[in-house]
Amino acid sequence: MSTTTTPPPPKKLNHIGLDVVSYKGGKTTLCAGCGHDSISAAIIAACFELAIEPHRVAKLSGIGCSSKTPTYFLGQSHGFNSVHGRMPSVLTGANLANKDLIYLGVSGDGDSASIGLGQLVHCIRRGVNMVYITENNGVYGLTKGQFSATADKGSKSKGGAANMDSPLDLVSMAMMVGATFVGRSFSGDKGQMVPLIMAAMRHPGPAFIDIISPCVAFNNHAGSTKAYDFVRAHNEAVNRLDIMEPRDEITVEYAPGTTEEVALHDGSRLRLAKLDADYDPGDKIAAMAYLQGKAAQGELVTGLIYMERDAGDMHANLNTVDRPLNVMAEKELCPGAAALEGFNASHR
Ligand SMILES: Cc1ncc(C[n+]2csc(CCOP(=O)(O)OP(=O)(O)O)c2C)c(N)n1
Ligand code: SF4
Ligand SMILES: [Mg+2]
Repeated sequence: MSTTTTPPPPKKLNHIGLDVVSYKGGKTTLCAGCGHDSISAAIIAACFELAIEPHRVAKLSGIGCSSKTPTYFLGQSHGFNSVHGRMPSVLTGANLANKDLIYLGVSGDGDSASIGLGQLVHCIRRGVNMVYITENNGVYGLTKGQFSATADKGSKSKGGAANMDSPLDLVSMAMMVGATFVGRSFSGDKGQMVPLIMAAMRHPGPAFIDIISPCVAFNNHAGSTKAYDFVRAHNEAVNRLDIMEPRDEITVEYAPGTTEEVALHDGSRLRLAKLDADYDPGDKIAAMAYLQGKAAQGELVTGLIYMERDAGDMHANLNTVDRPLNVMAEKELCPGAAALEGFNASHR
């Protein structure tokens, strides 16, 4: 008697020959249903689709459930888990030493909007080339549900107490302090998150993405504005987007008359399918007014909200040398006492 077994389907490989497993990390220890796990899955999918070599990514975080997540994706990438709220300065330093890596900062609303607010603001205004994601649940999940600085006024805690402080809108703030790519999404919307993260990774400047990510343990009840039900009911997407790499293998079709194509610096092209005829992500002042108007109506704008086409970064601003510092020998890094003396003399 002969038995036949169906061979397993071939693994899907990206154009550098890696399967999606190469972009995964350790097993999650977060609560089942936590929005942060969905964001990890979107990061994995984005890096797989972009065919990024895992060793070219440096993932950095602070402290919190959100800041634990880099353990659960990109297990072959560089990683640094910093002190609470201090990740932006560690990321800035790493970027200064080696500008050839892709810097991915992953943080929480407590880590970024409460204790780390000053760090985040200065990192953005310095133009550090990075993708900075806040996994925003409006609470300190790890320390059991205290309100964070992004909790909306009147929003209720699990115990029923109302938050009386005004919230910080990280998207408006990021635009105001100089982020050149600003987006917002929702952890339950993988179709929107993946292209947004891909485009942010291709953007040559400070890219900031705020992702509303419900905390099922402490902030997913009636009265919370970061709950699954609330966000689903109040979400307004300004655009549908997809990113097209300049390679033959990837083709995308769009309905005529509904797309806008944006050329990115590395030659890839970002396509936006506009839902609102008046919405232009290249107009910062209009984007800010649009955000404020929608917020006043209780609506949450998601999508690519603002992008500067000719963005530069900190290295261009500082006119740093072309080669990363970490490949230079001591002789190049330390030109000697005479050179230092000459430099000091030029400032007297
Ligand atoms: C200097 C310092 N202060 C306070 C804490 C306690 N602490 C740990 S995580 C956290 C808040 C985390 O909130 P968030 O960044 O929103 O992450 P989430 O757990 O909600 O994902 C706090 C206050 C700490 N670890 N270090
Ligand atoms: S406490 Fe909240 S943020 Fe932390 S893992 Fe659980 S659901 Fe996620
Ligand atoms: Mg939080």
